[in-house]
Amino acid sequence: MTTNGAGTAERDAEKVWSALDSFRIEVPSWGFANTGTRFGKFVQGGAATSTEEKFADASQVNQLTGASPTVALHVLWDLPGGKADVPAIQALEKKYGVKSGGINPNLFQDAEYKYGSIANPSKEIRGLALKHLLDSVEIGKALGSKDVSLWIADGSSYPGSQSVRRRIEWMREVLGATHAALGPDQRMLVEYKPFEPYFYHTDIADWGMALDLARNAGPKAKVLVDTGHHYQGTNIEQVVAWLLHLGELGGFHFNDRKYADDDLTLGSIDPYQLFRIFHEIVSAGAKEREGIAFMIDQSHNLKGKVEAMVQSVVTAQELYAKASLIDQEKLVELQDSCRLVEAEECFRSAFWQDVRPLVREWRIARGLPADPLKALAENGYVEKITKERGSRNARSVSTYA
Ligand code: PSV
Ligand code: MN
Repeated sequence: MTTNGAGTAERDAEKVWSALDSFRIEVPSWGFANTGTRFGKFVQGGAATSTEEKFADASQVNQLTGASPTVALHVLWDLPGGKADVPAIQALEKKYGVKSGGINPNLFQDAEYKYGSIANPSKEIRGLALKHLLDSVEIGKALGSKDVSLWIADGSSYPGSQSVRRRIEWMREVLGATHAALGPDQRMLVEYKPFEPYFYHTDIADWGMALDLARNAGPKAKVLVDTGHHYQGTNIEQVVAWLLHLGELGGFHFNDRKYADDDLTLGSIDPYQLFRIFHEIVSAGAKEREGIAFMIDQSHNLKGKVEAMVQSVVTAQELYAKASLIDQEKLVELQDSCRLVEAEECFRSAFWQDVRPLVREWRIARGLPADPLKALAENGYVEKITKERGSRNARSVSTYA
């Protein structure tokens, strides 16, 4: 940190360093595996082909950024048969120095779930879904992961083809039973999404529905905001402000998008939006912020997977650092006296400030590479994994796993 006298520069450095010291963002195991679009899969030579390789990639991102010590696991993609081989996962955690993060049950890919999982009209299929959720809770307990993160893909594609109302009751029952199984340190996060894979109604379409289901399930259930899961024009930071106010914000899946749930790298389309979201978090204060899980949920089809993840974490660090620079006291004063342009400029000037030199200083002081993307380009990791995994990927056919 520069020490040439107290003043704005000194205060900015302190704010940025303290923000970065506390900033953690989880990476998704599936972001390192082969993915595609609805129309095809684009295989990458260096994509992870096993849970071990996903841990290795997550570890590489953490070593370069110092901000991602946990990796989210997707049950069916990472834990064969939907069961955790706990010693094996613990061995990977030790070997690669990253821990298991959020446990993501998978209630959307098996044929049984064609007409839904926890909202399926069939009691038997709802029972299967509940069993999978309970297995996921047990996996979380065994691995010491705090969050079981639920995305319920259920919905219908044609008006009249399903009863929206009866499905609410069915979901309540299953989510309540899942909550009852949570351990004392566990939480369950309820994610919402307005469309896809169904195109008429989604059973948990927005934050209001997620909030109601979470509250009904119990106090350890909170709402998860995936930034890609809103209609165009939704004021996401306002949703965040409300959930913070209600004490119901459990966490985020960060990504960016231009059109729908595009899963683009964080901040690539609208960095100002993420800055505004971070402002809500930073301005809420330490207590309200506590426990909010920051996670990335992206799928990189075109960019190299490890590069894209490093780019996302670095962008998150920079935008969080920018949000920490807002002069909160001054902003409140300007807001309260309705000095609109000055208030907006106070807010915006933090966004426009180039924090990269300060972030760079922080990285060096913490023993991290000054420029993580450059370090990745130079350290040979991508070439190594491309060579090692190339032949396995050439044979790869399945999506995600
Ligand atoms: C669904 O679009 C989602 O956002 C959920 O979080 C899934 O778990 C994830 O993406 C991976 O497909
Ligand atoms: Mn998500």
